[in-house]
Amino acid sequence: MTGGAVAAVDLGATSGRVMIGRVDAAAGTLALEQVARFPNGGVRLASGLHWDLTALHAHALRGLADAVRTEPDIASVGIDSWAVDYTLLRGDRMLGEPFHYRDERTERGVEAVHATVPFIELYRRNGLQFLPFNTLYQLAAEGDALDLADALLLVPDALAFQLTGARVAERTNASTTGLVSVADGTWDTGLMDTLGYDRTLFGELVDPGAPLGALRPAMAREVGAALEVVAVGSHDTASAVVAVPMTDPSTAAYISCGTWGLVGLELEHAVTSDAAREANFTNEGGVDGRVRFLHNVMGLWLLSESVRQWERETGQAIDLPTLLADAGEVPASSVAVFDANDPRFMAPGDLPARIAEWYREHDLPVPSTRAAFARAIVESLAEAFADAVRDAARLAGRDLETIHIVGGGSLNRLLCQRTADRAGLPVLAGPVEATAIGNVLVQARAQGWFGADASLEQLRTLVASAYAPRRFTPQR
Ligand code: LFR
Repeated sequence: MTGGAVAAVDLGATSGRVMIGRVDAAAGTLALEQVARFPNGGVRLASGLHWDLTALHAHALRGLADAVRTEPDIASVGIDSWAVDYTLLRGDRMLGEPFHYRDERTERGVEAVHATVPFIELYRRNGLQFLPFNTLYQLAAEGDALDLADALLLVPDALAFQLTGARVAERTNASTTGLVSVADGTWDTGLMDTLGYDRTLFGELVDPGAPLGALRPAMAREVGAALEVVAVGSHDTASAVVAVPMTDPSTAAYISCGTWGLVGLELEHAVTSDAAREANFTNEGGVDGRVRFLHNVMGLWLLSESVRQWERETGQAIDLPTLLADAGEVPASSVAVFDANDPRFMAPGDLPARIAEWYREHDLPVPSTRAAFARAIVESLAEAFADAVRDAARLAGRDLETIHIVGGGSLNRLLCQRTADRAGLPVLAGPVEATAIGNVLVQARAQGWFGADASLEQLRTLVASAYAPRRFTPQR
């Protein structure tokens, strides 16, 4: 058999969805059908900002039931989400909803971890850029919950556990915890011991493509079929990179642009030089043991959180396409670029006020209209993207010819064009649903539809023909 249908549960920071992916490798066809979409976001509880994992689980179950009704022959299910966040378990019980990576508690954890293991040493061991919410910092802020727990599962693994009972740690996402060795991709038990994290909390590492088991009988009854769950690149960015239609990864950079802009290269080997550490580049685990050498840029969060604030202030909905069209009319030369990566922009709340504060501190004019604000955000993101592409090329010793932009940001034409202009390289935009496509393709390969040992390049050839990218040529 060279084809069939699978289901992808794809959870983003602002929404989740269940998609059916239909693949025929021999015929060269690939199509996605969205069967469910549901909102996601932080929930404030007495203990801080959390995710509502229980609600996500309920939505996933309902979405899978819709998928089975639409397509009774679904061969498997794959789950992906954002990285680093986790739930603690005692037996089968969840010890509370996972903390959100934008919760402020992580600051305490950073100090505690660095007092024991300095960042230079951490980078040597795990190859990760400094992000204050990396799992190993969050764990240092947990307190006694850690003593009660007997297992820790990252968000997609936690959902797979609810569905099947499997307690595993998918390797691409595990690489974002800071507790996996960059040298060999296994748990760094020495580091766990040093930081006082019980090594038995962490599940067996599995690779994308590994079978995780069938739905528990009670779940199968709700869904209407005993679907098989298969591990995919469960870190959403790992799945997105699978679906970047690069013909030659040695001359292409990618930007997976959604809430975050993940900007970097796919490498065969990690780069953990002093220069890479100083530029804050990460070496996350990719599918097939490849390295996602990239930097986190703040991403469309800057725009969506600003829009949320304006909507809160006025009580009126803002139409994003209209705002972006107006932003396109504002001359680029009339707005100053701000540092999109300034950590003050990380927390939820009044972002326009914080951007204005940044301008005032730097003696630069504050944009005077919402359209000008939106233009400044787009210009500042494009500049940060271009900088990160240049850094990645320099640090990895690559000559780049193209930049691929995938994810929601690939629909933002102004952002794609300005990134091309500022980087001086053509941008190839799309597919918008890269994460779900990567999820689907890793399952399709595990089903054997591509033949044994199909490479990522073979999967990407199919992406490029099913979703021809839109080209943006640099204008200056
Ligand atoms: C993107 C992403 C990034 C990760 C951030 C937090 O959705 O997964 O790769 O750094 O979210 O988990």
